[in-house]
Amino acid sequence: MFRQTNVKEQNAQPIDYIFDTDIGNDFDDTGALILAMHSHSKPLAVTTVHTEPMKKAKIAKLVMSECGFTSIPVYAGIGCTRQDPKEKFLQQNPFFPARFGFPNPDQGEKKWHDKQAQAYEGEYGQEFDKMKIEKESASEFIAKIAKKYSSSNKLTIVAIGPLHNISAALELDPSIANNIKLVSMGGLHPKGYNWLISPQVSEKVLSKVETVVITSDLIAKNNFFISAEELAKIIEKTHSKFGKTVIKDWKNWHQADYFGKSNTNLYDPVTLFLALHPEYISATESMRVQFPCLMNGKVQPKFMNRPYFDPELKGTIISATEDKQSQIRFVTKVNSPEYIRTNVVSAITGRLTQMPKPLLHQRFSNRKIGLCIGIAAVGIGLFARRMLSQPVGKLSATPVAKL
Ligand SMILES: [Ca+2]
Repeated sequence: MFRQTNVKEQNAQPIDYIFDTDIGNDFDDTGALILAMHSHSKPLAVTTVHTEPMKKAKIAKLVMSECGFTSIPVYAGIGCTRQDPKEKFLQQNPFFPARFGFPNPDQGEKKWHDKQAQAYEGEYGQEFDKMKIEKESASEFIAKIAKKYSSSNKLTIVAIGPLHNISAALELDPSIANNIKLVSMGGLHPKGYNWLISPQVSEKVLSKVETVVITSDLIAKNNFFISAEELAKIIEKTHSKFGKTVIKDWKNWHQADYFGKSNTNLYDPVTLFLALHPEYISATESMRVQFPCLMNGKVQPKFMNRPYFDPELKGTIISATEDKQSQIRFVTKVNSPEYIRTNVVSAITGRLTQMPKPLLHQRFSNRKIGLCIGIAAVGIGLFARRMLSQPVGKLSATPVAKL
């Protein structure tokens, strides 16, 4: 179980952080949120970004509630819904690959994340619909809360999705740039979905905010993944409604089979882990990051609507050169990678395979059980009193005189 193997949680310092996520497209972010709920440091709030942000917000709220944390606020952020025109979506994400599909696709194009949130909506029904999401937008919230911090006491944002919310918060209040430290799952061509699909947004953030970057390459190099065999064991031991729902969502994502992989890479959980345990980062490299595809902050028309990993775009979307003065630090080495992996996998496995509560507890709350016992006790007392007040002869067939 997680608590036995957990790394130095007792000594780790809690940090103030926002969990900014595109949860719901794959299992990655869900695993990170489960890990956050079992870590020494819980987020001040969760903000959602990218596709269907309100549905994502409800997934996040449900996951946290099922882990026992019902009061952490969730703010829906920037992103398109299925009803939005494809053109709007491409303006937000100019290098989004067509193979993931589009909202309102043209004829012959793939539908966009058609199973997103389906498992949660199906299993939880109205309970899912009624998840309480804050009225304020994610960017308004980030701009407001970051104001309370300073350059010597920064608010950490663990950004495990594209950076639209943070960019919008900086537009609302540019003065917060020095109050924020970003720990981002990002990267360079061709492996940097979160940064590369929306360079106009990434540039705004990365040019202003101190950032620690965890790349896909770091995840691959250190074998940070859950194998197909480990997943099969988790599925076998999962019996609760919550666990089964998460597994269903996980399978939906695997069946989408965008990459033909059987392993589940732990991009986002390891990013969160390193944000909460910076002592496990043993080397970083400072890089100046630029986006040559932009002109006056906008993607040049000749680059528009091409997938971010297109080999011909190498060096044109993003470039990075070593610069010790840069605020962007790429994590290049970590301590004890297998230990990190074991802990992350153990936290996720521990929650998903947690046994459901006994039936009695599902049907009766403790309060109701107490009330039932109370009523029964009063009933027995009244019955006994009534019986004792009866003539003795009625209590026994034996005549009193013979006693
Ligand atoms: Ca993510």
